[in-house]
Amino acid sequence: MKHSLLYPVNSASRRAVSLDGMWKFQFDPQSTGLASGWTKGLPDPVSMPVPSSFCDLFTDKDSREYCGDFWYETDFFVPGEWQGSDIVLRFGSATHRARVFVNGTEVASHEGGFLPFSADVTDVVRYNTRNRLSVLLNNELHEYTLPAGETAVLKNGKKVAAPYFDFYNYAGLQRPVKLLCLPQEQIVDFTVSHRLCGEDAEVDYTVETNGSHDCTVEVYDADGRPVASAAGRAGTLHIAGARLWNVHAAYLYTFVVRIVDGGRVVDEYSEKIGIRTFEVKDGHFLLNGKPIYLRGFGKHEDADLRGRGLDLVTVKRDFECMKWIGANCFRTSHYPYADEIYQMADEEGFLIIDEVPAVGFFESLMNFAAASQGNGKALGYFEKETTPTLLENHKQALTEMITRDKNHASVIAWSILNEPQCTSEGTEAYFKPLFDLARELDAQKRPRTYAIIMHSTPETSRGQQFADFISLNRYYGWYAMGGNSISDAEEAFREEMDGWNQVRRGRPVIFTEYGADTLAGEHKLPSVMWSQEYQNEYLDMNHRVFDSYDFVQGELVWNFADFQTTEGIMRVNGNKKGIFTRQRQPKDAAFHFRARWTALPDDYKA
Ligand code: CKU
Repeated sequence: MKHSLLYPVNSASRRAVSLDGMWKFQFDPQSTGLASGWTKGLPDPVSMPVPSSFCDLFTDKDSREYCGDFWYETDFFVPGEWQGSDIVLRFGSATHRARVFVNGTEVASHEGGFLPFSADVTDVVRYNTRNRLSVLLNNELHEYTLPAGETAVLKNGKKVAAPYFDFYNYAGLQRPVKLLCLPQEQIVDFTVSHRLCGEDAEVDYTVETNGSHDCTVEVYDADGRPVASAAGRAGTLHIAGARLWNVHAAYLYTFVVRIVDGGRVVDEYSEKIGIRTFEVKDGHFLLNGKPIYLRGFGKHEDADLRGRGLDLVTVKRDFECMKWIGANCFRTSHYPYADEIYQMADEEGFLIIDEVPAVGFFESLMNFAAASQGNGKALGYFEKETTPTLLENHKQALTEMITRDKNHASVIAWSILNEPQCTSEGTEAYFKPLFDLARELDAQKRPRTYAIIMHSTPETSRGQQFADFISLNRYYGWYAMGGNSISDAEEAFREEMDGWNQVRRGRPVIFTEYGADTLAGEHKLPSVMWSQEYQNEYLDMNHRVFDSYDFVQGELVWNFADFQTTEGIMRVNGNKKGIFTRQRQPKDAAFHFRARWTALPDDYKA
């Protein structure tokens, strides 16, 4: 049976119990744990909070940098009254891959560290008593995994992650884990898409279940009043005088799906949905038919101590900072984020470009830097022996992301790759099935894009023709022609933009990255690179260029906040391109953006 990616809820027919808390944890550097019976209990565990990355909680470097197999263990109680139902474990994610055991029996495995999966444990749990849950994780990187990298072995035998990407390889159970009790006949999925008809809206829906009984759907407004209902697994709901979901003015309806057997409710699931349309038309983005200029950030799930662990305090602060600064959009660079972040974006009225963890498809020692200068170690990435495996992993992650996120009003576009090596021969054969798959899976037919690296130019990029809008990552004035050469950078930048205008075929162009590393306390008059003054000069130059091309329809600066990376000569304890510090306090540039973004009308360049 297809595993459901629906968010866990409590309802008349469903129970969801959090398993978050302090678990047991142990490294397994020789990968002998399974054979040694560790599913019967870890021999020498330490305590470990869930959700969190494990890395930054340790005080010794070997533990922080640990790469290989590692185990989490807890136990959970299954109430006797749940007998006769399906018992399911749901992991928000397990980075980067996991095998799950209950009472010693393997119940699930999953590849990929940024999307949910579940395990049906009905046949292995014991009722009215505690059950042991053991999870064997692994955080190694390979050229065929998402994200991509290598696993090096030091002379002392220790493995270390060598990412082909510029963020720390955080790992662990980084998102909530839940125990679910579901009816045997259950709702597996539902899909909505919207049409506006004057003052009214039509919502096309489908429902997928694992049984044969009838379904009903009901829609309630924000005050709990019923506004539409229908029967059947597919149909159209007519919502008179619909209140639309909009930027910074989200209106959410409650969508309730039921499986019914005569008068009996077999299963009930509900979720909040926003009614809105989004499309690319005549060089513009149209939200509910009106032009919208995108402004905001590339982000990371990244914070002190927690690493990539879901932390609602940080999530809340991030949205407050984004509202304060006048942003309306962010990209989930470089992986799908926790469910809870999309729910908040739905509620706060933020637009999301949802990105699959296809990052690092550009092989080189210092990937992001070498790649931006066009001198990466190898040129082609899609002509390798491992490419078919990479493509399979990529299709799986894309399918899971779209299945999970397709009903969110906040999600307006799919980002199918970040900065791949896209100038070599294998590019088209690799890209096409992925772009086709995204179109096929998404009932809303959201636009598809991918972030194009600096040295893939209008003349050399062999992937750009697949994108419904063009997303550029550009660092004129930072990685190229920085500091005293910034005037040359501006000229070169304009030249490239003229080139994109030739090949864009009416499509809008946005910047999914531009930015300059800046140390929060550093000031210098006149400016030098890394000073706050230079970050502002750099931004002035970039914005001058953006403002002079009407086809530029969005600007997502890199990055919302400073974030952790692998250590090295290019990074000072992490990437410092944040507009906010890692503690979410403003750098000078934050005021620069606040002045600009709060002044730009929503339909700037309409
Ligand atoms: C960012 C060549 C540009 C790569 N881009 C990717 C992103 O993950 C990095 O953090 C650049 C940077 O700051 O270098």
